[in-house]
Amino acid sequence: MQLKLKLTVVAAIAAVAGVASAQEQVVKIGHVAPVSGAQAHYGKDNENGARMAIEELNAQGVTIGGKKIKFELQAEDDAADPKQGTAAAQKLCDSKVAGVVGHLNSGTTIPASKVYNDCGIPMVTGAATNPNLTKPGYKTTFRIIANDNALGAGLAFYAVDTLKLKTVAIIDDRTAYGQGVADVFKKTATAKGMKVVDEQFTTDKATDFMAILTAIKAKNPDAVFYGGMDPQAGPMLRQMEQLGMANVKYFGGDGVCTSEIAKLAAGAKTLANVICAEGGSSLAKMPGGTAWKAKYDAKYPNQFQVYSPYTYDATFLLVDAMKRANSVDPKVYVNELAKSNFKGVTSTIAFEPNGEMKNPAITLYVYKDGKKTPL
Ligand code: ABU
Repeated sequence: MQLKLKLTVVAAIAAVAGVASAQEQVVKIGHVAPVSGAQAHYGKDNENGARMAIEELNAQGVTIGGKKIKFELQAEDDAADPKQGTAAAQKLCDSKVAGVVGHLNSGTTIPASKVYNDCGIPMVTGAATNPNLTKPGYKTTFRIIANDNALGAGLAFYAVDTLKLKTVAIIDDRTAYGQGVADVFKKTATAKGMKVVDEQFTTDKATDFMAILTAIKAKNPDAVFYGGMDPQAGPMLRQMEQLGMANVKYFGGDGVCTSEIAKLAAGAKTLANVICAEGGSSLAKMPGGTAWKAKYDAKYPNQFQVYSPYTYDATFLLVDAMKRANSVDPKVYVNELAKSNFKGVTSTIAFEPNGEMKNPAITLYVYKDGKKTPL
């Protein structure tokens, strides 16, 4: 009789425990960026930001719709390739992730945004800056950083109004980002009276720029504008030094504005000619930037590049919308995401009707003693 009572008590406890675990729910959040290939350093930095946020959310404990939520990051590699980008997006749709942080490259993010829209999953990028991303008006597409209209124009204004430069040669890597930011710079600079003396094209795989730089040198420009990423910009700066282009200013968007470019330029003095623009405030001016960077560096030493504070905020932003909607269903919480007024590490994030961020900042940087420094 006593044994029967004990078994009944044990069964009752197990039943309660079962109910408790049934009320716990795993919610997957996707992340996509290149974590292989020449742009892997950007992608790993981005992934670190999202992973750090997921770990903090799980440590805090989040309850949504009466269930304790365990967040899991599903991280995918798109190798900065548009085809792999859409394949990764479809994989995340098939995995039924609740939301996506990414992608990094405009060339992958733009086609992937259609895939996410078709399967009804919100995506938030803190890195892809081509303005065309938000042109289709998908309800599921959000960007939490300034786009290339702001970056390209900001650089052109600085070149003409502050540095009083008269001539520029423009190079781009023919990607959605590189071509887009170069076009905005060109349009703004020429409208302000700057003369484009040469235009050259490369790819996001090239490392030898001697031929195009030799052609540009013959035109004797005050500046070069490069639309592309640091795996090209670093060697290009080295080769400009080899060609004696030591006095030519070098402009670029956020793709060249990394810590890594100092390493890739391998001691070239031309690094000191770089002026680059990034969407958002400098870390020192972000509301939580300094403390956040110390935490990031302790967890991921020497891996910081550019966008990890944004992927961190993007992850918290998705969860903030889920909490306000009291639902992890993407079709439900996407409406709250659009109405966000989220105080993040980078800034307070709110959206225009097309998913662009309201009032994004931009910051120009130079490299002093090899260190990226806000102007
Ligand atoms: N924003 C520069 C790097 C990412 C991209 O837009 O392609």
